[in-house]
Amino acid sequence: MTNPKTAEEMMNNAGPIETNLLPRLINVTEAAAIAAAHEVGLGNKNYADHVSVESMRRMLNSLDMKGLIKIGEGERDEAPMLYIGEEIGTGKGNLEVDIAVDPLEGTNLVANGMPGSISVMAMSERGGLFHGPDVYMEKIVVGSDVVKYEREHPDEKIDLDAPVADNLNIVAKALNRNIDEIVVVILDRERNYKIIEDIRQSGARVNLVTDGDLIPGVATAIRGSGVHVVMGSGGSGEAVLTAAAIKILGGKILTRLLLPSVAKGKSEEEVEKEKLEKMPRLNKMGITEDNMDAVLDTDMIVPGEDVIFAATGITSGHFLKQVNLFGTGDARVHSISMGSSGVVRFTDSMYIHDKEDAPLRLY
Ligand code: VTB
Repeated sequence: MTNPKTAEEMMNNAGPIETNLLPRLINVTEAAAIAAAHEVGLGNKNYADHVSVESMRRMLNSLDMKGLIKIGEGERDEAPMLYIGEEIGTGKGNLEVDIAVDPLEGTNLVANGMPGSISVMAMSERGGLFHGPDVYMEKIVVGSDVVKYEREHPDEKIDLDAPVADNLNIVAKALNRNIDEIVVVILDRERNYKIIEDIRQSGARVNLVTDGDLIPGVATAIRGSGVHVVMGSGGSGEAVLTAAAIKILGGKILTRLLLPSVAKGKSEEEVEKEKLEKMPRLNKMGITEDNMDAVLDTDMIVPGEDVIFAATGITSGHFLKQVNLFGTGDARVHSISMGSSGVVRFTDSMYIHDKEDAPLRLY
């Protein structure tokens, strides 16, 4: 173990993005989460998404920075706000940041009043976040105990190409648990069925989620969350956001790009069409058809050194609580935020307009 650091040292070592923008980042996800919370259970996922996007965009535009959306709501022609390439912020000051946003991660969950939806974002210095097109990524996410175990046992490493049981046995040993005490979160999708079966064969437990495997990925690096591994393929934007938090928390993510057309077993013609459309941006990231199958690790997905991450629960999830709405527009929200210095905050915030109508309360 290295010499223990004081809290002052940790905070003084924080980069300019963490020092200046992290305190505000949490307000951004909180505002978007509260906006979405008003739509929970009302069955309109597009409108829920719309109000949270608008809210997040307004908040981001009030921050003193030269921000560039790298992971957002979609390509410019399909998303009017927070589209990839949109410049955001007041433009004041000298902070140039790349931004990944998901104002409402889990639109179906909000529309149907189901657990696991969040508002989430990450920032880094320019070039610090993987900026690929919207494809799937196969992934395996584990916490820092596994990273430590790998360092102490160089022959036993998590490997995206290894049999599922081999990886889960390493995790079990790293966590000093029996395999049947290991919980793996995975998206309930046909493309993941084989992995789901393999997890069950190994003896580990499966926690299926219909949407929202981002926060479970972060949860692998938080003891007591009840999540030990996340596997299976999901969106690339979600994987990058997961990686931002996992890098800060000392965990590990291994990923591989997977074209949706391939994942869905489409015809060769359709696969070629998707490649034509998506290769240009991948080429810019140094990814070609030849190395497209390579495994990308945490630092490749998030090379940034001054990375910040914030997420706020909308409906309750693996460790974030739901937004509570009360009074006339008052709200209580639960978030996690963190930066490369290693300082992590769990915050329980009250937004109260009328103190007489809704006095502050403990619970
Ligand atoms: C994943 C998952 C998300 O959508 O990106 C998934 O990480 C995409 O997969 O939480 P499908 O195209 O199969 O839906 C979410 O579930 C929701 O955005």
